[in-house]
Amino acid sequence: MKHLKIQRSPVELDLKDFSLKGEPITYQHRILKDIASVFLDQEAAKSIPPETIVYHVQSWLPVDEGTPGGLSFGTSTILSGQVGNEYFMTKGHFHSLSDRAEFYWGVQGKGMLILMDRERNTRAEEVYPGSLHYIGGEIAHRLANTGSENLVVGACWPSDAGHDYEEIAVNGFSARLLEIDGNPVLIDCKK
Ligand code: PAN
Ligand code: ZN
Repeated sequence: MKHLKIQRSPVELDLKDFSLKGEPITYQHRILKDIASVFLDQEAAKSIPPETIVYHVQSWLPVDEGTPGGLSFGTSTILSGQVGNEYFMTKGHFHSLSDRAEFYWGVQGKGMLILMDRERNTRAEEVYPGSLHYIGGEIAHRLANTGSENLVVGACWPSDAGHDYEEIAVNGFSARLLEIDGNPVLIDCKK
């Protein structure tokens, strides 16, 4: 560290859409063909262009993933859309170091944060600009866009948390968020 130096942080945030600018920033996008298996209605998934972007994530990892004691920051943008009557959503995951917690907060748009514990009980919290969400350890989390514009969500998580996608890929969540009579409803599918 340079003693007495005054400088800007290497990364800044646009407070309107939470896009990140600066270095180092990573960008990841998920298109329908890569995540089609998370949706219930596979016939409906086939009727949507496979290159359709479902969500993208910008992240600032100030320290390498896996570093104990560090933090990572990200902005997730889930596009508006549905596969059948299921909203566009993220893959969802437990953390690999599964006791690691995370904060999410709503920036733009409207959606749901779907949360499932290890006993496979699932509930959801409404996401809207200003909503703040504490995701405890051992809780799988997934975002769904229930509105007609982009859902933008900020996140901060421990840099050693890691992402365990396998458990959700194999067993899924125990409830699905479907649009029924124009409203989002959690439908039980506990095995
Ligand atoms: C978020 C998520 C992001 C994308 O940054 O990684 O919303 O969702 P999936 O990782 O489930 O595809 C986070 O929860 N980080 O820990
Ligand atoms: Zn997470």
